[in-house]
Amino acid sequence: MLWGVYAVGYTLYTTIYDDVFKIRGVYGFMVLDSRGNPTVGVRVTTQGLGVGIAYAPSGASTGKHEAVELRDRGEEFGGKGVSKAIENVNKVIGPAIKDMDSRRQWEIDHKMIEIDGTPNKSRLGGNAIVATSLAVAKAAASTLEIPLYMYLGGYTANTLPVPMLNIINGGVHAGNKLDFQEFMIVPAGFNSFSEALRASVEIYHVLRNILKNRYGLSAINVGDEGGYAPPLENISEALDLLVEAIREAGYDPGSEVALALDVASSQLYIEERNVYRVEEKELSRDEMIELYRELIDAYPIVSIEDPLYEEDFEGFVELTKNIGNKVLVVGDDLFTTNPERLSKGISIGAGNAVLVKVNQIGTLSETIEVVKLAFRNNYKAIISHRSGDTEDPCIADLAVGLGTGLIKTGAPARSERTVKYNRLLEIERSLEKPYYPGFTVFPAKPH
Ligand code: 2PG
Ligand code: MG
Repeated sequence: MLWGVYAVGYTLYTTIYDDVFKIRGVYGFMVLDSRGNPTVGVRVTTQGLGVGIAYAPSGASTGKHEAVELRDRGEEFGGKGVSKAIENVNKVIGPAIKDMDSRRQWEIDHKMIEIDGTPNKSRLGGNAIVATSLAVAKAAASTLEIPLYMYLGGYTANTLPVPMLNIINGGVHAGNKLDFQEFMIVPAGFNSFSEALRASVEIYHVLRNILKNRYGLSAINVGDEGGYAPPLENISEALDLLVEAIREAGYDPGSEVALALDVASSQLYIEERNVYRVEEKELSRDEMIELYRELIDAYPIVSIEDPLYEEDFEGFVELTKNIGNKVLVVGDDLFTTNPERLSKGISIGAGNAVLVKVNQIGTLSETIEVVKLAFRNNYKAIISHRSGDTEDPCIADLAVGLGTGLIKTGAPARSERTVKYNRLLEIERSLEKPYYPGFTVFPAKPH
């Protein structure tokens, strides 16, 4: 009874007094990311005592078309300081969005875009803008006293994402010789997120033992995303190890736990000769496509990200025609969470999924636009972390709120990764009827 009176009173209070949503303060400050580099933190408060704090993540294998991080390039932090970006939050963005309604996300984001005035957010800094944009949404949710996922997806949002866990790191995220960047396990054959996560954790630890026994202690050092970075050179060796670990942990590779790759092939591409350098060989686009066909035949793979370099829209079309009925062909560097680049891809059939990173485009509203665009055109959207991330869990809320059914956020280790998994566990626990989509988010169940 008392609770009812309170709820009705509070609803009246928030609807009558729109002022509670007005932005009262915007404060930018420096924090560190998981690689120990400075990044931007922003705290937004509302008149209704809502508080939202967000941190900007930071990539290593960044796409050419991403929003630009503003770095000081001075003496401090080896040039990686962010004091200019923070000053932009405090002196430019803050005064401009003060008193705006924190629920008017699109208006606020576009105000920042307008002030910035560049196509890649390089004046104010993508890092300044993204942290502010996310902090605004959190402040609005906090004013309403509801969690972020509910603010974004409504009271009925209940889809937990299938996680794609990068447990062997290569490419620019590790100091080994593996050419592909990410070797992921995908626990899609379970009935709930928590069961799927448990299986993944068990597999992660079995893999640790296998690596330690076979390659020695240094093989269990972890890379940027918490996956092991063993001294492997061979792609199939890494995939064999994943299959072995899945089996040894007592799960079925394929029907319970599938595999996924992020090739990050822009890093392997040699423009002068239009080839990719893979395992000491130079492969043409056609040979790369052949390689993927072979890998899909040999392993229970459900998703391949950035299989071709970031400008090769035609190659993506060709590849999607070839394997798009079996696996997700995911554009990360190709689309850079950019509505225009995604529209271009959709119009010609390049890929069938988009990797979604808020800091790649720079604002929450543009990110939401990309997810909606993808859904309207039968593309999947995978919410993703960055290799340099922070203890900000908000992408977990984004995945549930936007109902993407997919998330990529590293190994189940290192707190900047586990904070996202822990947040998903918390959301799952709090939901009346959580839904775990399993293999329905992929084109096909692997053999
Ligand atoms: C990727 C990401 C995240 P980075 O390529 O998908 O895994 O890496 O943040 O370095 O771009
Ligand atoms: Mg990628």
